[in-house]
Amino acid sequence: MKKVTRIATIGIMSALATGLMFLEFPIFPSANFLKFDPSDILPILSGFIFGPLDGVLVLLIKDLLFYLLKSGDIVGIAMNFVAGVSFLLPAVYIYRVRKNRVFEIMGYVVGVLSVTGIMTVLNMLVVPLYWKIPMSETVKLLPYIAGFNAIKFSIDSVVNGLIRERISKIFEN
Ligand code: RBF
Repeated sequence: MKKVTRIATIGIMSALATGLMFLEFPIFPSANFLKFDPSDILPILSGFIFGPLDGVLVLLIKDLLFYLLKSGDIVGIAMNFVAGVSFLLPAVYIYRVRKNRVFEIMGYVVGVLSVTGIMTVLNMLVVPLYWKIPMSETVKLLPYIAGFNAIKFSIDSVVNGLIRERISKIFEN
């Protein structure tokens, strides 16, 4: 792919992802700081089609734009970014070992396990400081935090698995 095409693609993917992030909504009322949105599908797609660096760049630009345009909450944006990277990098690197369905699905499974594990630990450290609540209260949120990441990134995996091939054809030649 030409350098100019690559830069334009990263720009378009980032812009679309930023728009999709505005659709965010909480899925668990008791942990309403965790908001689902479908925007990570575009960085994931970019990671699978163009490579891990492009995926991380789309994720980063999306989060910076959303921070400036809407959220203003650097902690939430940083958590969103770390979650995206924790899924994207293992998933993409496993897929790149062998570009077939088996390795693709292994990538999704390891990605979901990775993001669920990493974000559960990270939230146990961040939530008590962010909400100024004791550890005993934070631990009660553990199932929601693990469930949220497992559900969010499983949905992203399924959608990516369904559209990846068709989207990648657009960029052939
Ligand atoms: N987003 C995730 O995808 N996974 C998380 O585990 C996660 N933990 C968060 C913890 C805190 C304290 C905050 C404030 C946000 C967290 N987010 C997480 C990001 C959140 O779902 C949302 O995308 C951002 O707050 C932007 O509105």
